Amino acid sequence: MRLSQYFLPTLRENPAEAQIVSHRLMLRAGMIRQQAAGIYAWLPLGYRVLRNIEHIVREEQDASGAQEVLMPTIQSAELWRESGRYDAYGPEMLRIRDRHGREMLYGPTNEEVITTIFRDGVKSYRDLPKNLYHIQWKFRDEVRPRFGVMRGREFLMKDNYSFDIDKAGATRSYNKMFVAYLRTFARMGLKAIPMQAETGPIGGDLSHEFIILADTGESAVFCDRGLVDKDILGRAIDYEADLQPLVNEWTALYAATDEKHDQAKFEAEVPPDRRLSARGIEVGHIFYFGTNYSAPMNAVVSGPKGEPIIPEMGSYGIGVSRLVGAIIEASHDDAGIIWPESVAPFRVGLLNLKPDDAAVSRACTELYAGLKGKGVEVLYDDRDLRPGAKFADMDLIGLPWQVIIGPKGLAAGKAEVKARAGGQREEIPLESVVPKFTS
Ligand code: 5CA
Repeated sequence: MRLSQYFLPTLRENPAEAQIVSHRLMLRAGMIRQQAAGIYAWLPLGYRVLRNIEHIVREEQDASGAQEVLMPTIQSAELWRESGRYDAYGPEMLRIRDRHGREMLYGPTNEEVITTIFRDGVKSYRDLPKNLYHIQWKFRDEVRPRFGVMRGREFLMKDNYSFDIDKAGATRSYNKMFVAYLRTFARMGLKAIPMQAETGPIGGDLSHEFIILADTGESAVFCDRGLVDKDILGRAIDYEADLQPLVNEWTALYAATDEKHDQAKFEAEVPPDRRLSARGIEVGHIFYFGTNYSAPMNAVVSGPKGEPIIPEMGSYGIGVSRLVGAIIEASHDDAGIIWPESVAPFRVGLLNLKPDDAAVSRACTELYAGLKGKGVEVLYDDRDLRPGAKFADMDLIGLPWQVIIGPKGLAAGKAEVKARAGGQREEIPLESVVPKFTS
């Protein structure tokens, strides 16, 4: 993409309404614009990141055996009366009437909808287990929407729902999601720590929040430092095998949000030099809640002898749009965002320092074509601006690599390559640029 043609409305000044760094940088980098309190439009750069995050979430869900569906955003109030949650959910639910006066709502979550889909489609224990997910916009009329996409009213969530024949099966499903979540966040360059958590309006008695540590996080968290160093991506995962030992490895070390925190237990279990009390951002939340929805909604399957069995359920959420902000909170410096390669909107920024110099522009056009031809995502800054402004914009939007072409280097047949993370620079021959990003 040529930057001269791209819609990238960057801002020089810090927007007054943004209190935390990710919100500031998302506005300044032209990623989002607010439409109403807690409701955002995604501009091209931001939308690319959102889609990259979705892609990782989807790959890891698919690998775990979950199947993708797409449920509507608008739901009928009737369904929520069946589960008994319609009145209990309170003012966070956006309630709507259609032209016939029927009560509808903008879904804050999908337990009810999925339970009816399951109830209609699954009749026998032989069809279990099932795990269905979707990636869909949700609406929660938060009292205090704030911090940009981190606590929005409209936000994108991946949510899935598992159905099993008994508690042992439900635990297997829970463990699969536990491991899939560790992998999902690690692939985004995040250290997400699973912590015991409250279940809130979703209900149930087993639940973990996945928390990344950041000073601007909304929750106070307490954990064993050992958890910060644990690695999942180096491990081979077999989703058909028993994942309990792996889950135990993560849950054996103390980790709790303030709601579940027990100071005496923390001090008894964790040596002083390993005690970490910090703030965190919740990027995912998993729940096992048994028959809380399947029982009242009468989602029953028949067992081996024809007896009725009420499936055991769990639900699992990832804040897809929140992750965009959370990744920035975890990875930025004074100059701007530092995208991990896996979610970066483009991998390479190509900077033409002298567009009115024919030789420089020719070299840039060739590199641009060469990189694109090999499938490297590149944003080519061909604008007629002074170098300082180009450097500032490129650092702000945080692409992992910058390839800088100016008259001096070109005379020596060289390009300068800068890594955004760490800032290391090297001069390499022009002809080595494309191979550097493709081999
Ligand atoms: N039904 C369950 C799991 S599918 C559920 O709704 N869980 S949740 O309430 O914990 O939400 C799942 C994830 O969505 C959270 O971990 C968080 O990352 C994200 N999320 C929740 N509320 C918001 C919000 N107001 N803005 C942005 N992301 C949010």
